[in-house]
Amino acid sequence: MGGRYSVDSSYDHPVLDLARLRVQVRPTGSFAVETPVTPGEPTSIAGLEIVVDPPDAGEVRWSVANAGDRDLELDAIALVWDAGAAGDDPRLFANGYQSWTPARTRRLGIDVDASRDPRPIPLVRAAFHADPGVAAPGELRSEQVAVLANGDRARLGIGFVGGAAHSGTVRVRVVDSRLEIAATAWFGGATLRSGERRVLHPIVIEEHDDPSVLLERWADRTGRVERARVDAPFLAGWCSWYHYFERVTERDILANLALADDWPFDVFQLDDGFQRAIGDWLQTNDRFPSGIEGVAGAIRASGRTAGLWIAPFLAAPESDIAAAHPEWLARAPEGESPAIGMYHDVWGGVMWQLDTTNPEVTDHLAATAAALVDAGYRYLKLDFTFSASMPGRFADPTRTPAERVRAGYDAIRRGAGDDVFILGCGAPLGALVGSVDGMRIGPDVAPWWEAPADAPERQPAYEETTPATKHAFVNTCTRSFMHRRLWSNDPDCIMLRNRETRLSPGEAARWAETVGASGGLVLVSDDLALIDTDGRRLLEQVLVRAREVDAVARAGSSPRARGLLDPEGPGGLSGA
Ligand code: 9PG
Repeated sequence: MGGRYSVDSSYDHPVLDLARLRVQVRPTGSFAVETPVTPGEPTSIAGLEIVVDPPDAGEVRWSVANAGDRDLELDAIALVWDAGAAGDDPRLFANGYQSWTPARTRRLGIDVDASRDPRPIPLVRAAFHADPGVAAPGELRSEQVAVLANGDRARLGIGFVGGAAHSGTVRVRVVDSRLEIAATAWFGGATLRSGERRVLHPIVIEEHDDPSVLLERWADRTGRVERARVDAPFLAGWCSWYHYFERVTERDILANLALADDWPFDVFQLDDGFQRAIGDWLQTNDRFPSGIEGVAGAIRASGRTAGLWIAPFLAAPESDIAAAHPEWLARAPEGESPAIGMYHDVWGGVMWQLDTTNPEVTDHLAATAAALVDAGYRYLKLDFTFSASMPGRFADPTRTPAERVRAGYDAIRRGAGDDVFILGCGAPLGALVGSVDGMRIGPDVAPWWEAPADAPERQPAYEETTPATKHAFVNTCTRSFMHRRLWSNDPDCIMLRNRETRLSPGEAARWAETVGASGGLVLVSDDLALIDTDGRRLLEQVLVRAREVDAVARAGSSPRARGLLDPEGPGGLSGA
């Protein structure tokens, strides 16, 4: 965020009171302990030695070492400071952990972190937050970057420059009418070996009254440092999921391809439903008699890029991979059973988690990706990938949850090659800058605006993650600053059909126009036979708009959300 801080001899910082800085350590299975820390001087606490450098060019660099003679397990380490009087109507723009977690403004002292609701099972918390535990009373948190505000006026931005080594969570509370901020490196129980030192992601802090400016400057800096992949061409495409769901057949794909001749799709992407079992990605079920090669061949014969969905870090209990290599599965935190990566009714319940710290597993992921590329795919949607950060015991206990996710993606990139478009989905955002070409930045759309009260995916306290177009709209607006700074944003699919949907024509158009105004990927998810001339015309307009907005975003100006600091949610994107 800018380069405007100079380090003076008293280490003055406009928003970080370094004279009263504290460091907080949470060893695994124990309580947090805290001690004052002086920049430039090593501090000892809980067997660790922590060094916080004086701020330099707006960044606070820090590191942690295990100073003792035995290995330690660490949940979290935080820099904690007093950020001054809370003032009127204090708010936090809270970015969510993964693709589907909401990103929106919350009111400090009023809104409650979803993890404090006792109803969802702990697995749900682990899927949607970096730290699967329960937030402290009164605490709100934001992942990777946060904006503090009073009313609709921003006050300061705080961000972690990078996220591949550990997640960075900004926790905020009001204590005695003052703001307490804890910039937290999440280790998730990783082992720090005796004598080992780890450099933590630097923390940047900047003041501005416009929240978009703060978020954009953070993303500029992070994208630069992490070498974000921001040069992929603009993409328009077709995706099977939001019309056919898990019942998709090879005939559906061929029928849509046959109708698509004069449609402007670069990519044709087959989603969930082709595989014989979760984990066995090279084998199809009997709805796909021509196998993965047959589908890719048909798509390529039509002149398009073939795309495929996989959930690479999961294995169904009945999959071949789980039977052949039980040692590739992470083990549950306690007991001898495998660790859960996801619970998903549609797939039959519990899905196990592959251990991405095991070199055989990363070799397997690379080989699978290479085989998919050989079969003809040049676009891979990697889904449910938060699962590699779920709790468990791993071959290499020194790896943090973020490192486990990144190791899995790196393996797939290694196997797929540099030219394949990799789309992250259900993905911890912070760990993947520089890895993915595209990123799903919101929860699933659905052929309805608001989620029905009895939607099976609905989780108490996590309703904003339930598939619903309204929920995707929120994140498409609030995460617009990420587009072409961290990757290409994928807002999720548009639906243009006017039958077999509960979206009104007005709702479908509002969503499609928002996707266009985001400049991100434009993916259509319909049976093309159901789209009438109005729908087709709308797509042409959306594409014209999306290409324009994307070109401007590439040049450095992404679209901005209206009402980014509104606790009721954003109103839309600039120009939409
Ligand atoms: C395929 C889909 C699509 C979609 C992804 C992802 O919690 N759940 O039950 C749950 C189910 C599906 C889902 C997200 C969560 O959607 O975002 O685009 O690929 O998987 O299964």
